[in-house]
Amino acid sequence: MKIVRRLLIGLLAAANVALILYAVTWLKEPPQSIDAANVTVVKAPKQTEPMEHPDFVKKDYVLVLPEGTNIALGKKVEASSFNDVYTPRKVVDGDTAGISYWEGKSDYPNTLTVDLKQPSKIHAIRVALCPDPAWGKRTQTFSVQISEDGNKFTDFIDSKQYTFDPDTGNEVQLIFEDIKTRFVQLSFTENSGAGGGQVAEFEIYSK
Ligand SMILES: [Ca+2]
Repeated sequence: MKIVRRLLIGLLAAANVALILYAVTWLKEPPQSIDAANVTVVKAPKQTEPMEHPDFVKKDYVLVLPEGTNIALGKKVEASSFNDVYTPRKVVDGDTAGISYWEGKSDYPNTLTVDLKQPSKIHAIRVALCPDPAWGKRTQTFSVQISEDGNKFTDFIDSKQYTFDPDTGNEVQLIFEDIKTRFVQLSFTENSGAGGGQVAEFEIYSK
């Protein structure tokens, strides 16, 4: 036992010495000096009113529409369902503001189908909500189908969850290789901001 105790005392003494040596070395290190040549003096601006730090100032979103013309404007449109005054024809009136939007009932999938009247070459779809910040950021999941006769639809763009954010125009643009179709259908299965799909404008672009 005595040997063990001596061994422990010896170890403690060695640890203390090591600690003291480390502390002495650390204290000896000179403080880092600042070279005046490397210092940039920034003059404080004269502040007469509250200022926002530039890093936190929201930049205005610049909306860039797809190339070509929105050929869905004013065309016939149908939906599998709609709530209250939020009828499907509101997605082709050229207005994203106020109550000019369609909203499906909670009976997913909600489909929204535009008839372009004749087979048309298209290359982009824009799905827009009202860009007013009063509309909170939300996600919507939808897929796209196309049809020549309005009865038999084929899958065109697989289902995907998209983010609609008023800070970035509250819109989603899908750009693709030219295709020819008469009917274009959106099929919604989720909306984190309401019980059914919502669209203020369903735009289909042709060059
Ligand atoms: Ca509208």
